[in-house]
This record gives sequence, structure tokens and C-alpha cells, in this order.
Amino acid sequence: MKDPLFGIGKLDDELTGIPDKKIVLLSASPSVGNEVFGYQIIHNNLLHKNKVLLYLNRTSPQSYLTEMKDYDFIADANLTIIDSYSNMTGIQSSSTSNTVIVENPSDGEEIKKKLSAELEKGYDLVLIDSLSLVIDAFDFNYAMSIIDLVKSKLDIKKGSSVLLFTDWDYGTNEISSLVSKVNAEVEIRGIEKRVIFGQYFAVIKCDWVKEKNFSSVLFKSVKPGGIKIYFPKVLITGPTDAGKTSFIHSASRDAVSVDRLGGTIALDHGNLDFEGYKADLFGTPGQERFDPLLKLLGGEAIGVILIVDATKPDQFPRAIEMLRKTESYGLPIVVVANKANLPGALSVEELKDKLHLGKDAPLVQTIAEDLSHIDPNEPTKLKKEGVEQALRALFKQLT
Ligand SMILES: Nc1nc2c(ncn2[C@@H]2O[C@H](COP(=O)(O)OP(=O)(O)O)[C@@H](O)[C@H]2O)c(=O)[nH]1
Ligand SMILES: [Mg+2]
Repeated sequence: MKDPLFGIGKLDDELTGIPDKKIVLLSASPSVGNEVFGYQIIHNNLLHKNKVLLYLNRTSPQSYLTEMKDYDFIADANLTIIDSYSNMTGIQSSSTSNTVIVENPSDGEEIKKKLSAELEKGYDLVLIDSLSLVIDAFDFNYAMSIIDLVKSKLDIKKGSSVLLFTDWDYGTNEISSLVSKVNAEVEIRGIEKRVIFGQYFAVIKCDWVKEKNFSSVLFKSVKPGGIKIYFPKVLITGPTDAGKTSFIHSASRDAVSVDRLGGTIALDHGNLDFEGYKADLFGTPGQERFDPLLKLLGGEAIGVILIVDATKPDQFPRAIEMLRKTESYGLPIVVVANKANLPGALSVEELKDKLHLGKDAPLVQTIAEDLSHIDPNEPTKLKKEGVEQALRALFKQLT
């Protein structure tokens, strides 16, 4: 048994889990939603054999578990649900040993009694989905008294708590007294301009972490898999035949290349899903006649992987030129020296020297899988170790 973790990459890095007796508020804007965070936190705690109590008033336990399953999150006997929903709708809750039914969900005293009795048993994690619905069903003060109840039990029984909250138009005073009651607040918001084109979360406060320079983190919620830290645009550039198409097809399962006569003429695109990160990879064509496109393709990239053929130093000036043309010079970069096992491949020192990219720019060597038994019509696959090393080196700079 360990401190409950979120199971969400960057959040666990920044907060190092949720220590005993701590309460975290996950506050989402109405357009974004926070329920997937709840599914993922529960899933991750069950994986770690933690005992989880879910107070549920947003939907039925059955729908909740089905939703979780859509993300490939399977609940087990360590999850207990207090069902404060079913009897509100008249739908029969199928009572199991792991469900505690609130007979009258509009009876605030019954809820407190049942919650209190469960908390007495001791849980590693107590999740409330959702706190805003408690406010709406009763009032603000009642919801605060629920937090007080949870807090008083955690103080004795240990364990920590996560409150899912949707920031409808509550008053500023109410919000600030809510925030002052919790130990940490994470905001979940959309980047909106008529439509939502991005979602992010940001740690707003946390009283157990000294270092306070938290950043906001873009994420995507994917089925299955859940919350992934998301990088909307990573550029894959480099000279012709260096291995850009091969890299993109090796890094993502569903890459698409627009190919004509062998060489890539338009672009490669791939969705990457790796170690809790998601990224869209955009490849550029290498031939000079497509240079007018490069600026366009490079626009809004947040990081770049420069791929060179380790046996062709005569192409290195062209490689640097492509960084300039895509306007990605100066972005977080990883250099991939491909074909590193071919005769004539330069050493790491020689590569760094000839590429003028500075000692700090990470450089990763990659080689192709055995090319003898591979379909010649399929893009070449590079060996996993090198590709993953390159991605980790990039994500390390981006987070
Ligand atoms: N021997 C060897 N060939 C490779 C390697 N990587 C790519 N290739 C080959 O090099 C050619 C160009 O690769 P491609 O990924 O299309 O390069 P791009 O033009 O940068 O997109 C293809 O024929 C690949 O099969 C490698 O590591 N070793
Ligand atoms: Mg290509």
C-alpha cells in the first residue's frame, strides 16, 4: 500500500502523489469535465491495491463502471461505492457487497451517516463525484460540512481524498472558502474560441510541495487509456532519405504518408501514444523543391526531431538549413542519427561536432530492424530502443 497517486504523468511528477490526510480539489470548467480524471485515479489506486471509497451522486454505479471500462479501467473488490444517485431516479440499484445504497438521496443526514460509517472502516482514497452536485442538491454549507466530515475521518483513519468539482457560476466568496478548505487545487480548463481546441490542467495550489513553479499541461482524454499529456505538434524534419518516414511509422501505430514515386511529397503524420504521452507527429518532405511548404509545416510546432543519415555528413548543412526553414531552430530538439550501424556512420562526437548543435542537444542513434524479411512496400521500421530513447529525450525537454 502506498500514497494514492493520480496515475496521470505530469500531475504525479509535480505533486508526488497525495499524502495521508490531504484533500485535493479537481476543479473543471463546465465545458471540459473531470470525470475521466476520477476514473483514472480510481484505476491507478486499485492497481496499487489501495482501498477506494467512491461517493457517487452523478450517475448510477452501473453506468460509472461501464464508463470506466470504456477506458480499459476495470474495478475490483477494493472499490466501494456509496450510491447516492439511483434512488433519486427510481432506478433500482443492483446492490452488491461493494455498494452502499442511500435510501433517500435528498436526506442530508442519511448521507452523512452512511458516509461516516464507511469512512470509519478506513480507506486509502476517498473520491467524491461530484461535489458540485452536493452543492446543487443541498447548499454550499452542507457541501462544506461533507468536506469537514471527510477531513475529520482522514485525520484519524489516514487516507486521502479527491473532490471532483465543476465550476458552475458559484460566488467568488464561496469558491475561495472552498479552496481554503482543501490542501491542493488542480484546475482543468479548455482553451476556447467558440469551439474547444485544447484542454489543460494546472496545479493552482498545493501545501505539501515546496517548489511552486507549476506549469499548465495540455492533455487529451483517449478511449481506452484515459488522460494523456498531449503535445499537439512535434515536427520531424531532416534531409531526404534520412529516415523521417521510417521514424514516424515506427513511433506511431496509425501513421499516414502521402507518398508518390517512393519519396515523400506531401507529409507524414502520425499519432503517438507513449508512456502516458500523446503527440501528433508531422513530417516534412526533404527535397528542396518543397521548401516553400516548410514554414507552413513547421508553424506552431513545440518541439522538433531532426533526423540525419549518420553516414552522410555532406547532408548536415542541409539538415540545419531545414531547421531554419521550418522556423524550428531554437525549439526543444532531439537529433536522431539514423543508419548508425551502416559502414561509414559517424561517431556521436563526430556527429555533434559536424552538426554544430551544441553539447547539450540530445543525440540518439537509431538503426533499422532487420531489413531482409520486411515487406518492401511498407515503411521501414526502426528498432524500438532508439525510437523510444529519442521520444523520452524530447518529452523530458517538453515537460
Ligand atoms: N540500412 C538502413 N536503411 C534505412 C534505415 N532507415 C531508413 N532506411 C531506408 O532509407 C530509405 C529512406 O527512408 P525514409 O524513412 O523514407 O526517409 P525520409 O526520406 O527521410 O522519409 C528507405 O529506403 C529506408 O528503407 C536504417 O536505419 N538503416
Ligand atoms: Mg519520407
